[in-house]
Amino acid sequence: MYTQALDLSTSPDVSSLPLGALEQKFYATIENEGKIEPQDWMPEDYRKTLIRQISQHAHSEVVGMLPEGNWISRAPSLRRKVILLAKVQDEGGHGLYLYSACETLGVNRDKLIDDLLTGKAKYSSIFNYPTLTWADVGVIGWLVDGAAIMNQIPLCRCSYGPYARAMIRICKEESFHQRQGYELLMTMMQGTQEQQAMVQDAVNRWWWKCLAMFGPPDSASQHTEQSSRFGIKRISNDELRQQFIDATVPQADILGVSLPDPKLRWNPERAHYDFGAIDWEEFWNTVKGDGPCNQERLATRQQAWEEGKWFREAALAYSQKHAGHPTASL
Ligand code: BYC
Repeated sequence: MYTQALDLSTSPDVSSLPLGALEQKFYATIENEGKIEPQDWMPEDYRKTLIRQISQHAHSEVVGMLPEGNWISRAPSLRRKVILLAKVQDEGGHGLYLYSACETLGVNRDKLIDDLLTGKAKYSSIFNYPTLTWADVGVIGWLVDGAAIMNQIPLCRCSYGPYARAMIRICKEESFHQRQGYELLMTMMQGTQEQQAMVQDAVNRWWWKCLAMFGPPDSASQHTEQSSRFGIKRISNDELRQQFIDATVPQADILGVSLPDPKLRWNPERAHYDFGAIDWEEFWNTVKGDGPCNQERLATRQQAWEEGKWFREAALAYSQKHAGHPTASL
């Protein structure tokens, strides 16, 4: 899915073309909604931007397993436990697709993981908050996955082939994740008053963090202009945030919860919901490492990496042992 373009010589050899012609071809491909493949010429900034974004995305999936993983052993029924296990496993899979897509840009996976474990690389702000009750599992599905889908659907049309193809599969799975969260919350909202209060409390704690997930306002987004020119970013942070709010308010009404924003109201002139101010200072503090769970999340990943060392070594020894074996190339 990600690397097949490396195996096929579908593109003519353009290495002898002057830089201007290479650049023209690159932008013409993007203009014509074609795909840039790993063996195609690409500007260095394009490669760097993709490595930054795809690796951050992969790290977010892997770190994103932790807040919900916290509830697997405490799921209230076998059915809920099986669903949650499958969801968390899907997220691990998304991380692996994305690391593979990133490797097609010539970067080593060990380096990417090292950047995460040493705190050099970013991952989504949203995973630095704690999951205090079972309702948080439902709210993560409904709102966090809902926000993620809103951001990720346009990435299926991103100009880099391996990333776009990975996103198609990821989005299909994310949409199940979102629905399982909504269904979980629906069930709780039909339950006792305590359950309903638990859902409302979780919505109150996660709502603003989900709005910040889309990234800084367009006026402060340093990468939007270039990423749009490269055909990586199709819709801006603010536009996606607005689309998410517009889609979510009616869902909250059906669920019977209120969203914690007194300024949230339909504006018929804009044909969108108006909403209150996001706390960007809190967002940046969290992104920079001072959120409530940053240290815990990194420590957990570091421990998992250490504990998996024996397995990586065994897999490597096995592949080396069989490298010269006659069946190795079958
Ligand atoms: N958190 O110029 P901007 C999931 C950074 S996982 C942290 O707007 P860009 C799931 C940004 O990186 C889904 N940092 O950047 C998994 C940049 O800093 P650097 C995760 C953020 O790239 C498990 C700086 O702020 N989704 O769904 O044009 C369970 C300036 O921003 C955040 C993706 O990764 C943030 N929220 O736009 C459940 C999607 N926002 O890199 C669910 C792929 C911004 O210069 N990524 N920053 O140091 C993207 O679409 C874009 O990278 C963003 C940001 C929209 C996130």
